[in-house]
Amino acid sequence: MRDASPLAVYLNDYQPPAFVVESLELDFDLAAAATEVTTRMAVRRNPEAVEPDAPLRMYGDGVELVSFTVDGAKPAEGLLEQDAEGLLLHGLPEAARLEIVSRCHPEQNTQLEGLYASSGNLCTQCEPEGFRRITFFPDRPDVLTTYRVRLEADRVQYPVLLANGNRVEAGELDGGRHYAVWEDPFLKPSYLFALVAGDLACQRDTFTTMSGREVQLELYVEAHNADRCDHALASLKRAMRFDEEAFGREYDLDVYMIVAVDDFNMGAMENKGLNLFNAKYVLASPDTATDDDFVAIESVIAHEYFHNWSGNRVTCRDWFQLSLKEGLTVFRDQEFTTDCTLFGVKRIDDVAMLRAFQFPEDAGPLAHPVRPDHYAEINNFYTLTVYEKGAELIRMLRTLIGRETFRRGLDVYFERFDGQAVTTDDFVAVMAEVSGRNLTPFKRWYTQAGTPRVTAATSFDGPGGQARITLTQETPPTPGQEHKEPVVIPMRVAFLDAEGRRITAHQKGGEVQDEWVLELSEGEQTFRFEELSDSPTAISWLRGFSAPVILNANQGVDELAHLLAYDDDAFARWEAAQTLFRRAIRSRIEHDAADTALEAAIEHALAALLRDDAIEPVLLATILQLPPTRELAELFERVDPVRLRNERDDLEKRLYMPLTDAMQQIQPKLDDVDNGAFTAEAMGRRQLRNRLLALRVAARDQAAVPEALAQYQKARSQTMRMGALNAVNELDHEARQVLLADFEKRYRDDPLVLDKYFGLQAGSQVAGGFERLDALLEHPGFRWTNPNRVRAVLGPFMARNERHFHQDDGEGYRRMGGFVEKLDAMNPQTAARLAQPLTRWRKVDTGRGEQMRAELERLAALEVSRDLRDVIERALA
Ligand code: 0A1
Ligand code: ZN
Repeated sequence: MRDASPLAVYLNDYQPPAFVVESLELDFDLAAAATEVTTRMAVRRNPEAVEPDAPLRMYGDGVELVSFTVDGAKPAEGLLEQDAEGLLLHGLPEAARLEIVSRCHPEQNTQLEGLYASSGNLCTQCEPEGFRRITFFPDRPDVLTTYRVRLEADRVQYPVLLANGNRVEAGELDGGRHYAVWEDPFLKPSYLFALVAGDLACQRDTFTTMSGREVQLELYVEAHNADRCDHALASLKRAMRFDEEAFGREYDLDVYMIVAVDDFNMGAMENKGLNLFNAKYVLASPDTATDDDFVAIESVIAHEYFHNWSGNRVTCRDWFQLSLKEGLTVFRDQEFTTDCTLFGVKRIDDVAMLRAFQFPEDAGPLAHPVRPDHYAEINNFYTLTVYEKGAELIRMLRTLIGRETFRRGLDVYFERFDGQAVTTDDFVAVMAEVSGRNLTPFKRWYTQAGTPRVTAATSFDGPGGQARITLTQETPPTPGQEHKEPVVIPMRVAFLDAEGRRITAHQKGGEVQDEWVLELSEGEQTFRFEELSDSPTAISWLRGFSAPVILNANQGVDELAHLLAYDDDAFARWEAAQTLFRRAIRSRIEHDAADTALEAAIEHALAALLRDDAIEPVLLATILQLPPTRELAELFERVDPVRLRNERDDLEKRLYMPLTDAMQQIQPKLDDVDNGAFTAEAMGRRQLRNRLLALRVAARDQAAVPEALAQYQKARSQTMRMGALNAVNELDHEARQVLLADFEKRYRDDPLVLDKYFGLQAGSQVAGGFERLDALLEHPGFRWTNPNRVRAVLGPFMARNERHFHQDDGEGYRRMGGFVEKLDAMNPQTAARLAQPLTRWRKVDTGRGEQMRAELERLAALEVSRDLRDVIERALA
């Protein structure tokens, strides 16, 4: 049976809450089977409410109501109404005290929203609407209050009892029970509430803040993981220091706690003073985690920490404003990681991720603005658009108003709105105020979906003469938004001479400069430069990726090769290579033949790069990599993904085959990389070593396979072990089986490392993909109720295994559809996420597209969750 379409919520319907909550007390009688919650709150009519006698809405989802009193008495007949959304309480006076006793069932909660059990511990996830699965409450982000929380539980099963804020009391009780009372002095919305009850080991450290206060840092993990905590704690301290130095933000409570949880839907959660983390983003040792894992952990730890200001102290008025905290916090964590890494490569990694994931989202059926204006299920809006594109908007604001002004604006923002729930308009208004600029046109970036396409044309008069740049822009239609207005695009450019040096010039009336930020705010604009010091050999466009747009600058192969050889902007240098790779692929697909002259020129440019002693290893490793299929697919209206992948791999092979000797010659310089050092430089050298190995294997260098075997055997770190495995994972060769079998045996009992094995098996295009899939689902380490396990198998299968996922009889789509259906019954949020690759049916060739659509239609006819239904209906619309 099909249920009705999920009802949408509209930004325009926003109304302030009818009541404010003046204080809140929560008493938990904790047990896995049933937990009883006593909720006491003082409410008062909100002077800003639209209707003076509106009822109090308390949301509740799957919570049993045990009793309810208003000022100590049962509400009179008819005043308390229970409906599908929870409770409505009519006839309240100006102020009242409510006491609600309710019950929930953590052990049965496979959805992992609200209070649930994971590895025998109890924990919570409340963002965005999980608090209503714990108790009845006005569960919306603009209802802020102070919390006093009492936890009571079995002393042996749950020796550790944690909640937000400071522990003010604890003690023993009869019957083997104990309790703890926690108070959080800061106002917070319910989505930031958290509790943990469990048997956990605590790793401690301290941090002295810039004003000299000592903060206790506590990291809670299962006892057997106690030796994998050092990196997370060190990362936390670095993040705390960075936020003080770069943003002037100091931590506010006396304790900062992080708890690692095995079963978790997302990466981590910024609950006030008590972050909950997917164990994957906490636990690391050189034997179990790769350099990439170390970097990801550092960045997620920082992200959650930075939320303490951008999200917690200043929060969102409603969920349409999600990017207010997420875009800003991603921007902040990107700045932090940039500070810890070398040579602009972090920026390249971020752009690569934006292109591979956010651009397709923005061009597909799920496209939505950074600040959406309606949603059917808010869980589905924790997207790359809200997070990553949102961060790009913040970065563009900084580029437009300048670093110092931007920093001043942030200070004003945090000070003015401390303790409040605000909007993205409030944020932009502060930036307009401090800069004295009209940023209203900029706000279209928040309300318009789709990636703008920019074209650039130039003309020059020669040295001493003029240059003219004409830029045009257009944003394609997206669902519900046919017509788009121009947006404000900061385009950073420089002219390079024949030696790669920057040429100076000036704009009319402007100073002599060697780099400009052109502001394109109309459909078409021309910018003039005068008195060029030389004739440009190349133009370095969109330096640092100054705006999230798709640029067509029509550059010739020689010009791109020049940029690749010389550009001092790491992004622009990488981009030159990417443009060449994209052009070669496009030619193969569109003309059914390789452009041999182009490919020879690329090979020549790559050869020069490999000879360049000055280039940083990590930058070289990054530049050598071809774009992934996901990103390449965006070049075409519709494309056969299997063919696209084959052409990509074939191009890689052709380009690198003549370069195997050159690659091998670099190797001796990288022989000492497995040295346990975790500096950016050491990690960059390992990355290069692994990239060269993989490229040599892809280029059929016979010597490379035994080297991969040897590297695996000798490896002292997970980075080198995975480097070897990745290199051989697409080879139908005994070496692959031998290494994978060894890896499985070695890490069978280590779930986080085992996920890497699942990913390698599921993501490999080697023949027999469906049999491998079956075997993985039968593996004793696999569990449908653990999101990491499910993602480790289904994710790479859909993302990297084109041959099987897109098998032309539709088997891949039916399998994945079936898995999504199965998962949806347990965990709708994760199911809706994993269904997303199926929504891209209009991008693949018609034969396959129809099979994908058929699978979506099949799911649409079932009784599925609201999360999954929302995704499917938008995909089919
Ligand atoms: N605010 C978290 C992300 C997050 C969102 C939803 C969750 O569960 C439904 C969990 C975490 C962050 O940005 O890190
Ligand atoms: Zn976040």
